Amino acid sequence: MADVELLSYEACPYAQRTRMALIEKDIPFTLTEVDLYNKPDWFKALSPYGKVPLLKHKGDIVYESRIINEYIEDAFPQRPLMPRDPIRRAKARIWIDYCDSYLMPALHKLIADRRDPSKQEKNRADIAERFTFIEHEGLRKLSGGPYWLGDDISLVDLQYMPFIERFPCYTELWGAAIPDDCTRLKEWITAMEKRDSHRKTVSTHEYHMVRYRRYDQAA
Ligand SMILES: N[C@@H](CCC(=O)N[C@@H](CS)C(=O)NCC(=O)O)C(=O)O
Repeated sequence: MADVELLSYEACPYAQRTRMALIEKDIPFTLTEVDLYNKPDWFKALSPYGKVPLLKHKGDIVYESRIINEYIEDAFPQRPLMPRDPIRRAKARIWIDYCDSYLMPALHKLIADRRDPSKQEKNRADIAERFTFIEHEGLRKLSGGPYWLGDDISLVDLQYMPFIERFPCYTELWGAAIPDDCTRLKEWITAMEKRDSHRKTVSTHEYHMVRYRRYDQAA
């Protein structure tokens, strides 16, 4: 048994981030699926937030996908997923934060307001504005690609990819779109789709649609 165990849920985009990091760094791990709709008592006792992902390593636990990925990077130096230069590290952290602090709240709002069409035009425009910001302030200024920071894949790429994988559901159900001029972003998606870490963790659009339709139809 590997000395790293990841508690996960197959549809969870946050857990996918951590699975991608472990695969990118070639770290053997045991994957334990947790039924989040019927949480086992041992999981409730173990997980302070009652959420996945949760990483067990050397008798300790780490939770929150972003912190887990930082821990993986710190504890396993092989195949680095962060730049060495302090200013590049700071920029990586800015873009890791942008995903959870700015892009995802805009995506969540589209779901939260699904019964209120009067708000959806603004919500769609906000999402487009965030992608445009990523394109011009992030990707185009930071590097020529193919990855977020340049030639090497990093924790920034892993932060976004599970949500970009699910974005076609936001398009199909609620009309959100990545603006046409986000060409570098679209090239980034193509590069990410070729990574082993993506191919080994990706689910089909139909699989995601089953879950997003449930959100759409929930009261
Ligand atoms: N901020 C957390 C979010 C994790 C999260 O929301 N996980 C969901 C599954 S996708 C979960 O465990 N939900 C169970 C619950 O909230 O009871 C992270 O980045 O790890």
